[in-house]
Amino acid sequence: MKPIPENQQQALVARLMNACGGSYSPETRRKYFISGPQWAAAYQGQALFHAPTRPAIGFEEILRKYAEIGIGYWATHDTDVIPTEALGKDAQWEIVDRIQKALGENGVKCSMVTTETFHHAVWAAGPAAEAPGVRDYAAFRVRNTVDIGHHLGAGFAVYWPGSLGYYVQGAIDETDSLRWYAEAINAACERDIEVARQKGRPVLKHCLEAKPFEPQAEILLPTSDAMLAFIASGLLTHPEMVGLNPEYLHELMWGAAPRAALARALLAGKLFHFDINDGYRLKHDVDIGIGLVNPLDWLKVLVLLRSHGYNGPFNLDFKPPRTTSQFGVFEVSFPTAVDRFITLWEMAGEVISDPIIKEATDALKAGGEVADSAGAEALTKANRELLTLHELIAHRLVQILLGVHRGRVYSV
Ligand code: 3MF
Ligand code: MG
Ligand code: MG
Repeated sequence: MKPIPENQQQALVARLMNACGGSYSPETRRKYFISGPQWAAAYQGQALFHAPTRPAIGFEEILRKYAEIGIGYWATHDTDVIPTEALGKDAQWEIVDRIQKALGENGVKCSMVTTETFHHAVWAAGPAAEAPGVRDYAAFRVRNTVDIGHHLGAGFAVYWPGSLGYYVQGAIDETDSLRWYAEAINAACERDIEVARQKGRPVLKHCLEAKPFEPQAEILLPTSDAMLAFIASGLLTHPEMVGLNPEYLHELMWGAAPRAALARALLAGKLFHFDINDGYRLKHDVDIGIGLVNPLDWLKVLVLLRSHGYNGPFNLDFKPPRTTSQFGVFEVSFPTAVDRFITLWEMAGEVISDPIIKEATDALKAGGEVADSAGAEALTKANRELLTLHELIAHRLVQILLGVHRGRVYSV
């Protein structure tokens, strides 16, 4: 192939995207509770040690693009859209009104708001720092985010605490930091109750998001399970308002099985919100688009969530790769992430109604025929052949992922 002139490259990408097929209409995409974060679309491709590769882009354009794609919900950090110095001031409300107008014009809803408690230098020692002034400021910030959330009609508030100021072990007392962190969550919940009452709206669902490591050193609440223990610790004044926003990759990063982590959250009734993306075990937070690394695991995750009637948001917390252009972000990155999610979700429905998986599962649950009070040997023998079904089910899941169950075969 000859080198492709710059002015023909977008057309090439668009033509090949079209040739890929398998995309859904914006109307279909809007039927799913999929949210697009402001920060994901605005991510300029900068990484530790690496310069940005894309120009800046504001919320007006992002909302227009999300609407065109069919992403019906939007989420934002306070400082993604409001300069830190304007927070809580009149200038903030002017921006919030502009956001409201842009949401209305594009038919996009604000589903979630979140407070940035990690990027600004004020958080150098975390939002639960020793200095009372920093903690008061954190309380102001989360309360202010609650106000913005109610104003924009959000149903969820998320808290990713960043690193909680934990560079050096022994320099802080972890129990102090956790108490102080709880105070900020309590301030948000108390403000929420007040505003919800004034506005006649339901209170927000407050969701804690864990990440095991990065960008700094040790993390006080590294996993969703740690967050569950924190919610149940007695430190929160309104534990019933607080649940989880697990992120698929954050669980994978510490070596967990995301599906098992989600199962524990479901059992606790705390799976409120879910950040969807992909990546690699025991590495940094690469935030690759859903299904590009672990599509089979994703299928299994969605089977679990569909089986248990999860109906919260699926938040596209991924980062379009540094190699993707601004054009590519909205022509390739977001639509394909949404479409892979929809395909996997619908496939999960196929798994649930698949007669082979169903019969195999029923047989496993029925167990082998055995006399009452049989001992270990007899029980082992009675179930021996049935247990092969575990592998058969795993094979069937792969077949469904690959479309083999619909008769796709390879002749050799
Ligand atoms: C970091 C994250 C965060 C959180 C966000 C939500 C920037 O790895 O995943 O995204 O999701 O702060 O509150
Ligand atoms: Mg996240
Ligand atoms: Mg992340």
